[in-house]
Formats: sequence, C-alpha cells, structure tokens
Amino acid sequence: MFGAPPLFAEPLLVGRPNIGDRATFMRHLEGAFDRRWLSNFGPVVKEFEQRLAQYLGVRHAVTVCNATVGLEIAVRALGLSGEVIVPSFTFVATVHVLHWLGLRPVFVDIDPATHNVDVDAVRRAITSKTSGIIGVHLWGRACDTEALESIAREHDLRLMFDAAHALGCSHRGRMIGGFGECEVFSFHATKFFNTFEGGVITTNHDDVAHRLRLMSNFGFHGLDNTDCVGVNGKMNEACAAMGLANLDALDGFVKTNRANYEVYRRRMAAIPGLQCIVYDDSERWNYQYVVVELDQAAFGLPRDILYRILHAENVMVRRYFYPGCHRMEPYRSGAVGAVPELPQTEALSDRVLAFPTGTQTAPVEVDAICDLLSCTQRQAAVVAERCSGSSAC
Ligand code: T4K
Repeated sequence: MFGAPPLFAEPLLVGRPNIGDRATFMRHLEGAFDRRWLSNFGPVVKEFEQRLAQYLGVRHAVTVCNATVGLEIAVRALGLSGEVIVPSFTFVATVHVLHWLGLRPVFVDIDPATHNVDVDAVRRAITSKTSGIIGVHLWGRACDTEALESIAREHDLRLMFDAAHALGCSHRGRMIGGFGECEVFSFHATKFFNTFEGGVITTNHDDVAHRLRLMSNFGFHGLDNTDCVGVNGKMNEACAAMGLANLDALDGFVKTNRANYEVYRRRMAAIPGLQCIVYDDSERWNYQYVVVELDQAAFGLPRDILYRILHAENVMVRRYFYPGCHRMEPYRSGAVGAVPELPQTEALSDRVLAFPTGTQTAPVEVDAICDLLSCTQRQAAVVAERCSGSSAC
C-alpha cells in the first residue's frame, strides 16, 4: 500500500480455470483427430453427456456451446412468450437472453438471506402475459424450487432454472439438474468445472429433451429436413474432451475450493463487518463463489474503497453482480418498460465482493488475504476513532 510493492507479486484472480489431467484431455483429443470427427454429436460428446446425466441423476443431458445459447434454446424449447419473470441480481446473460429473443424480462427482487428470487415477489409479478419463470441458483445455492414449482402449477407457467453456478450442488439431498422443466449449467473457463466454453441443459422430460436436441442443431430431423427453427448450439469434441478430463478431477476441485472456503470463513468470522457466504454441511456444494457481504458501518470502509485497496495489493476481487441487471443498459433506459425499484437487489449489489479461490489459489494465500482484510479493518477503525468529533475529517 502507498508506494510499497503489492502484497502479491502476481494478481490473484477470481475465475482462474481449474484444469484436470492434461494427458487424459490429450488422449480424448487424439481420438477425435484419429477419427476425423470433431463436432456434431461425436463419441466424446456422447460419452460426456452420458457421464453428466449419471452424475446429476437426470434422464437427459444436452450439451451446448455455452450457457447463454443454452438458455436461449431452453427458452425456445419451452415456448416462452410475452413476459418472463427473472431476478435482476444475476449475470446479465440470464436477462439478455430474453430481450434478445424479443421477450420481456420482468425483474423481481431477491431474498437477502439467500440472494435468490423472492417467491412472494414472483407471485406479485404475474400478469396475463406471463408465460414463465427463470429462477437462478446463484452461487450454487438452490432457489426455493418447491415454492416456484407450486406457483408455476397454480398459474400454468413454464419453469426453468439458470444453474450456471450449480454443477455439483444439491438441494434437499437431490443434485441440482432435475428441477423445473429444465436447468442450464455453464462450463465457461471461469466456472469451477469448465470445458473452455460450454454448458449443458438437463431435463427429466423426454419431450423437452427432444426439442432441445432439435433446436441445438438448426431444427434438423434427418439429413434434409427441419422440424422447427433452430440454431447451432452444439458442443464440439475438444470441449467435451476437456469435460471428460475435468469430470475425473471434479472431486479434487471441490476439495480445494472447500479448503480455501473454510479458511476464508473461519478468518472472516473474526473480522467485524464481513459476512462470508454460508455453505452448510446439509448439502453438496462446489464452493466456487466465496461471496462476502460488507457492512460499511461495522467494517469502517465502503465496499468500493476496500475493492480498490485489494486491487492495489493484487487481490482482484469482483463485485458480482453489481449493479443489478435493471441498472444496466438497455434496461436502465427503459428498453423493457419502467425501471423497477428493487431495494434488496440494489442494497446487496452495493455490498458484495467475490474473492479468489480454486486450484490456483492456495490456503496460505487465502490466509494472507484475510490478514490484509483484518489489518485494513483495524486501521479503518483507528482512523474512524481519531476522526470522531474532529471537524477536519
Ligand atoms: N448465467 C449466470 C448466472 C452466469 O453467471 C453466467 C456466466 C451465464 C448465465 C452465462 O454462461 P456462459 O454463456 O458464459 O457459459 C465471467 C464469465 O465470462 C461468465 O461465464 C460468468 N457467468 C461470469 C460470472 O463471469 P466476466 O465478465 O466476469 O469475465 P472476465 O473476462 O472478467 O473473467 C472473469 C475472471 O476470470 C477474471 O478474474 C479473469 C479470469 N479468467 C478468465 C478467463 C476467461 C481467467 O483467469 N482465465 C480465463 O481463461 O464473466
């Protein structure tokens, strides 16, 4: 700080890729080269889909080139139209997909305890034009799927989940993947489990799976015939090779993330004003997002000052998901109607920080980050104490 070299010589990043065994990846890739079969439902993709379906305990796993396209295909496959209810506190892809497809995203607020959609707000947002709900299992913590399923049944709405963060996480003992009519996972490089780019749509509904497969391949049914509109949403063999190598390594990724998370959580419990996300032992987690809420009064500094201090020390925390989609373009200019007030979303997005973890971050580095946080908080408290009552401050 203040002219001294940063605490870390190299930046510690959120979202550093976890990479499984390179030889396994290369072996699958060599097979694809030998076969001269690189895309369009090759054997590596097929094996990857089978292993995913087995791991998640679902009937169908339809791989896609990324989760954004996966969400678009899912929205089309479920036949959503008009208005779709969605949280604003999410990565902007969830919302862009709807606007991109000509639908109207209807933003709802979140429950500050879970960061997921507030189910009462969902009920209040239903109109005669509502066709569906997209819940987002933020940070891998499941939405209140039971409440959302019952709202969907009651109002005859389609229900799907953006499960981009949730591979390897469970809800009431069941792996996320089989809730709603379908769920969409991201395998982007920054996710705890990656295929460079990629994703999968999971479902237990045979008819939905059929449409997903058609739509991810231009609607083709046979060589010269299309059954419906479609897009090129296919995963290729190289991405699936990465997926197979990373599936073998998945338990190790979780173990590493958990070790880091436990250091963060233990250390932050002793720092006033910081509240680390709780992943309790009642479920399975991937521990990918170490999300921390900062209480400015108790910590002594605003979130954005701490953000700058950490960046100056090469701890590249992220403000996921500031400022909330409804305060981003084109939504804040009213592209989908009046901009709603979402007090919980706005307050939470002003106080969150996501910290580095994953296989490129060691527990000893996490300890050093927490030393820095602790020291910063103590200094802030001293300055606040000295300034109290002083007109110069
Ligand atoms: N729904 C939700 C809830 C999502 O969070 C996402 C994606 C989606 C849907 C859509 O999924 P995909 O269509 O992407 O499959 C990143 C990711 O690009 C995005 O996938 C992810 N969510 C989002 C939360 O994070 P940015 O804008 O933060 O990316 P960027 O380039 O700033 O990188 C993030 C961090 O990762 C940096 O610290 C750098 C580091 N990084 C990144 C890459 C690509 C690496 O260390 N190595 C790498 O190869 O969006």
